Amino acid sequence: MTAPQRLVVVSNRVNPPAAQGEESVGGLAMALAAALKQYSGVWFGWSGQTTPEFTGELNVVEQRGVTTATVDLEEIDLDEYYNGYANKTLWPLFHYRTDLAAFHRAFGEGYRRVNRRFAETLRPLIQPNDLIWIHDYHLIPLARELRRLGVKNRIGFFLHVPWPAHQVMINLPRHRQLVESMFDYDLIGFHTAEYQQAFEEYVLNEADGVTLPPGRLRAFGRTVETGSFPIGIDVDDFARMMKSGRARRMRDLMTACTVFRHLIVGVDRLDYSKGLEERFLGFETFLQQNPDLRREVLMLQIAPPSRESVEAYQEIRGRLDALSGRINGEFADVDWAPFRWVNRNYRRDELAGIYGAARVGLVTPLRDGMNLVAKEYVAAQDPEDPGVLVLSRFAGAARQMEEALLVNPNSPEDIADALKRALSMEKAERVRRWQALYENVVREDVTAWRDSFVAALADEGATRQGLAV
Ligand code: ADQ
Repeated sequence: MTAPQRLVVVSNRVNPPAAQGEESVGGLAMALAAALKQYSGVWFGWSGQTTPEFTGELNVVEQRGVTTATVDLEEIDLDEYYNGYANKTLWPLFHYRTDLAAFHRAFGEGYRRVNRRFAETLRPLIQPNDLIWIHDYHLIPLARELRRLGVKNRIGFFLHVPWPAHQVMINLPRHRQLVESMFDYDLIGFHTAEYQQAFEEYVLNEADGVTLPPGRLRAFGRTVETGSFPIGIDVDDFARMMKSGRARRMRDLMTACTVFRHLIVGVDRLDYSKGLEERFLGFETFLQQNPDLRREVLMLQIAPPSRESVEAYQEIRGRLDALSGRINGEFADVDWAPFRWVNRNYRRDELAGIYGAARVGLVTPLRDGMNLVAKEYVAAQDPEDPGVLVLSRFAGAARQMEEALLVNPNSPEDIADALKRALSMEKAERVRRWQALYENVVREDVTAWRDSFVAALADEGATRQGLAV
């Protein structure tokens, strides 16, 4: 498909497309790199660097067919906007962890300031016909700031994390203001219909909004279109990677490490939303309940640290270190240990090889907008002898992947039962389930996601009353 207009993509961090298989972490970065390969335009965001004072100076680079434009932030922006409002307020709240959410006015002020700064820096790059596509919870009020600067272009927003239930959302001080700012978009996209409905419920209950079918909402004197656009992986790139020497070597290595054993694999950023403690307990319960199967499994959990300057992330690391030690202490033998806990990044081609060697993909977040690891695991399986995906029902991916073994990630017993079932599943059932999953992974890949969102955003007829003038 050729793009009719330029696309201006905005996200907090900007990661230009990596060379094949190179290290990269974060589903959003991966998906956007794939999306931008096809469109002309520019990808704007924070450089990841700080300076003593904000200068607004742009660093424009052309790399592998994608133009990126980045700006440094001030140290205080990092504390209040990124570590503060984004990662200590919105992230825990949107993942239903109100117990971990910090509500400080300074965070909210930093968030508004950075969104204003982004808008002012981005403004000169915008041409009249550009489509503007803003990503994720860091930048919810960016359209409002751009409209204040006179931008009339069509602007879309995609939320990569869940939109929480109404009763959770209202824990946020000034929630109404945040939602009102979303009515400066033309289109708001969510991963699933469930998040879209939760947003709608908020608007109807808190803002006296009305629905204008199909998929449009009116409140605050404006109309916005909403839709669900499930994100997927870059299937073609993944298939190429699976054939690479590194992927094969890693697959062979892992197969050699698990002779006479089945590999169970988990791959996540080290984040409390990913349900790692409950998953470890689930594996421990499985070992306790199945003495006859103990020596037949190895669980490998890969989880590189993320957001280490946020306390909640330091604490969870300590608890997981202790739990993994306890499991091995309890069950290991002189010649064998059941659990491997690894805290580093791997190249994507190496990860693909690891997934390929695993009989079970254990993906059990407590909440997750979508979860791309589940899709990568499916894409890496041997069609003749595929492994089994065990998936949390609270991942957005569960809506599309019903042929996985769906579990309640809060229940170690549920996880233990699913592991047992996965390990004893006959080949015919594994193949049948995998085929249905794989069809979905191929059909709803990153290209389908990008094209459906951009088509809806470009569709002038769909909405119009929404623009703030
Ligand atoms: P994330 O929370 O980062 O993304 P996810 O969708 O699982 O979660 O993506 C993680 C990505 O990082 C995967 O592509 C995975 O391969 C990669 N990765 C993980 N561990 C790695 C390691 N050790 N080494 C190298 N790569 C690693 C957010 C939301 C999700 C949503 C995505 C996309 O939280 O719910 O699916 O955005 O919208």
